[in-house]
Amino acid sequence: MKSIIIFAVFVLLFQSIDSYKTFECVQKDEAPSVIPVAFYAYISRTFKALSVYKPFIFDAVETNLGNGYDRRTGIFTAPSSGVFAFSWTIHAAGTHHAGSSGQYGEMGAVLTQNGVAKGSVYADTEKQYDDASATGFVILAASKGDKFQIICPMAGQGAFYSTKINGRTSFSGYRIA
Ligand SMILES: [Ca+2]
Repeated sequence: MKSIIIFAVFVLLFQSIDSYKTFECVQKDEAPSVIPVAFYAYISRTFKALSVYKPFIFDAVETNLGNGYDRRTGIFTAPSSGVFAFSWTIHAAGTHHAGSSGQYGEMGAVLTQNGVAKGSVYADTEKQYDDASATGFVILAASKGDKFQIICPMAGQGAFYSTKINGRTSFSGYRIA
């Protein structure tokens, strides 16, 4: 009787060790193998509309997981291949700022991938104190090293807001798969 009980204790002990090992293996197998990639940056001040083909330089960086975004150039370089979501927003001002005169805010903002246009928004206001904003959102497949940048496709007019009250002109993105 005593040997049966000792045997049963051994069986239970080995079973629980086996279960633990199995659980540990599953945990390791399902751990994510890629580093998170996510960025968010905005222009730090209200600015005069850009001229044709000029890039937006989003100089204030809040988030840059994976270090894909460069605040000096405004370019996001995919640190790894995958599927990415991007959003960008501009705010046309119905008042003059940063030395602007004449027409009020009007400008396009095109998202490019390796220099090819993939998304486009446009904001235009004609009246004083009447602002206009636009937001773009795209989902794109990318290879490691692909470059994404927001470009002004035309000669803009007036000024664009980037403040905590009137709206931030911003660019953000993250890998979804
Ligand atoms: Ca206009």
